[in-house]
Amino acid sequence: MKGTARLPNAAQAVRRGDRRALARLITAVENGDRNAEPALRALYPFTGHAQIIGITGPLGVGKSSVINELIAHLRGLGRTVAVLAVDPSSPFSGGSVLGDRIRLDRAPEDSGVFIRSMASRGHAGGVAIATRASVRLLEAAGFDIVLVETVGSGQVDVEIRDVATTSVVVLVPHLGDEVQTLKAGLFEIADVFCVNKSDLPGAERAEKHLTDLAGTGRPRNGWTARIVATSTSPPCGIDRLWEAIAAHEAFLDAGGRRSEEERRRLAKEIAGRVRDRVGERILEDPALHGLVDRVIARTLDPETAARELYAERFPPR
Ligand SMILES: Nc1nc2c(ncn2[C@@H]2O[C@H](COP(=O)(O)OP(=O)(O)OP(=O)(O)O)[C@@H](O)[C@H]2O)c(=O)[nH]1
Ligand SMILES: [Mg+2]
Repeated sequence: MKGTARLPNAAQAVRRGDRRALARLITAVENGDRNAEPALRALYPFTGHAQIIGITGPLGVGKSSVINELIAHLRGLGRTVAVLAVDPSSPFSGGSVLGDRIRLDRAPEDSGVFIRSMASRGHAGGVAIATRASVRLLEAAGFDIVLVETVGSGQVDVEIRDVATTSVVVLVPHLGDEVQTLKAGLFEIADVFCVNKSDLPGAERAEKHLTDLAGTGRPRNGWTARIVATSTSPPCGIDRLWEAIAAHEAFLDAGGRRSEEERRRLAKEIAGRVRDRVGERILEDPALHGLVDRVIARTLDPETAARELYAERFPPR
């Protein structure tokens, strides 16, 4: 394996396919443990080759169940799959319980599957950082496909489009009202809509409704969202769901869009990391507190205070 001899031990272990080392590094990342940094840095050159599929949607629509079926489908195609379930620390989901539930269906000896859930301890910004880092670890471990489950209703500050190469939004037939309120936002993030629980009444109408909406909306960067109906009990439509995802991945490869999208994601990530650091420095800035006094006294408004401090610290060149 190229160049592994000079890697830190933990990174070497991940490249060798050592699952315990991989799990330990993800735990370190989840806990914000800076000891993981050398391994992350060393493994970064081995990332960038996996298909990263975001599976998002409201609570309980069947995201984990769909992922469970996708794993079986993808293993049948001979692809290796890692799943990262980013759970909100909400009492509904029970954190790793769902991850465990998925795992129950798997042959534990199948080395082509790795499932991990990540609790959103700490602050929301930390989840986005930990999610990106964990996805990179899974990529460096050599998985062909990384499925990332997030709850898509604002509980977790993970913008799935900033992590995934293809974003799937899972909905259910009875989410009519929710679709109405979410629809602008949903079309911003969805490359593929999965109308799950299509065994329930109303699925056809929901599918048609979304198809109409997708048809009237402007295609984002030349791609019009696809809509696929699925159910997981019994499994139905999973092959078509994967076909729609694969079609989007193929679309990215045609005409250089994959690298454009990667550039957009990485620029946003780096800018965000810089912003975090600048924000920390500003919080410690003595000039800030003088301004806060004036804002409290209502002799200055927050926006003007921000402009003043910004102009002082970042004078125009
Ligand atoms: N009728 C029906 N029920 C389903 C289907 N898929 C999942 N369910 C049920 O829906 C419930 C929620 O499924 P999950 O897969 O845990 O949903 P989820 O979106 O991952 O849930 P959270 O992670 O808590 O947001 C479970 O009781 C499933 O058995 C389906 O296709 N049809
Ligand atoms: Mg789930």
